[in-house]
Amino acid sequence: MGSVSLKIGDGTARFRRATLCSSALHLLMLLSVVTTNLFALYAFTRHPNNGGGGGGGHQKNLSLISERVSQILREIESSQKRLASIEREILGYDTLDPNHPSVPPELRLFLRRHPLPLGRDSRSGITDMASSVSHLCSSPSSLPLLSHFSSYEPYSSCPANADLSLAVKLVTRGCEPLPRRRCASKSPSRAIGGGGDSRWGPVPDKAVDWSGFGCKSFDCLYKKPIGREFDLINGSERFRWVRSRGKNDFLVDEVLNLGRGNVRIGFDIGGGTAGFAARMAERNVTVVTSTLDIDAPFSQFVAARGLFPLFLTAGQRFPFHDGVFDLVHVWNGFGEGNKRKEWLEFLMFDVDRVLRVGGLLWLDNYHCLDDERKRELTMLIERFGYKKLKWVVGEKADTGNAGGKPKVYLSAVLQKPPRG
Ligand SMILES: *[C@@H]1O[C@H](CO)[C@@H](O)[C@H](O)[C@H]1NC(C)=O
Ligand SMILES: *[C@@H]1O[C@H](CO)[C@@H](O)[C@H](O)[C@H]1NC(C)=O
Ligand SMILES: CC(=O)N[C@H]1CO[C@H](CO)[C@@H](O)[C@@H]1O
Repeated sequence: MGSVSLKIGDGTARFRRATLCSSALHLLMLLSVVTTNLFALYAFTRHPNNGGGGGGGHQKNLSLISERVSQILREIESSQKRLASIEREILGYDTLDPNHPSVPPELRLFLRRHPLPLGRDSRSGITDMASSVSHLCSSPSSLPLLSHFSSYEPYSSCPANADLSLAVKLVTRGCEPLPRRRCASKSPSRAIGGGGDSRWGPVPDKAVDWSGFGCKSFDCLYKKPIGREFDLINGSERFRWVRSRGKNDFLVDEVLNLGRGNVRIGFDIGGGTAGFAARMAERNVTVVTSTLDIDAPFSQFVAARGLFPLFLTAGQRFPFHDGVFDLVHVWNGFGEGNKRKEWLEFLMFDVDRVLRVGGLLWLDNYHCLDDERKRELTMLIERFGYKKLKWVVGEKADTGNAGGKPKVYLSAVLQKPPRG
């Protein structure tokens, strides 16, 4: 019973910032569990006083007590269940019920546990393979999409209709990782070979699958705002990181020098068309670029440049081991628009985790929503004890809305300190 009260304590602390409504609910639950506990106390103290009879009477009283105790336990259990469901509601947490009618049989099959053919594996201790999808796959906004995603004829081609954009929609809603499927996906008909020039030469239209996108060619894409990144000849990335446009723009060589020639592998978070990885590749640094195909075929474009695209949102724990990267590069999209500072903290700790000691974190024109956010970010970085090798705060006129406040940008190169 002590554990019940503890659980309440935890819950209250965890949801300190939750809505007024949810705290009221918690109060209610707290009251209900306290009542249950009082009831238990009453039951335990009352009976010995009443029971003064012979052996047979004792027996009877004992069975009565045990019946009451089990009744109390049942009540506690149901309180716990109610509490858990309230917690889930507050978190927006749903559990995927594989037997729900909207879950397609293929998804059910995927999620089923698969026993290992030789029984228990002595090294890992597991007896079966489990496959998972995230809890957010079952949120009301994702479940219909997921059902669509997992409805197909096994062994045939995957549904062509907006298939790729469906995957992006799901992962950006937190349904990540996506389930595997038993259908053949559409691949571009022509993969292009590697080589120096392919990194900056125009990528042929045939190197990517255009299904699900408004444009069906690069010429069309170049004309859109998002397409400037794709234009490797005249576009926005052409001289980025090799020619400075202002004090917030650091050059790759400058940053590599700060790393004293010890930068060999890096991770670019939200790296778009991987211009950064291309520049790094020219300097023999291998960079993995996380990119999402929002409104344009980013991943296959990056691959066509001979670079490594990683299909991953910033909401996901990075699929890398601790302390592996010499460099993490982060630009615009890093937590932008997320009001909760804890979100940034979770992200920052994960960045810190994958960086090796002495590795560099390059914040590149990081757009701080306002001064408050800049202060928060600065404080956070200082708490990590990184050495500031470069630190530039700049303002740029907001070209988007005339007369708007200038935007605050932070560019910094920070070095991860050793920790005990
Ligand atoms: C780049 O600009 C030049 C000159 O304006 C033009 O001839 C060329 O077609 C452009 N290339 C691309 C890929 O847009
Ligand atoms: C990259 O590696 C190649 C082959 O080892 C070497 O010839 C070249 O000089 C290196 N480039 C840089 C910038 O270090
Ligand atoms: C609470 C209760 O049932 N008490 C009983 C315990 O046993 C004695 C003797 O059999 C009864 O007289 C009590 O009523």
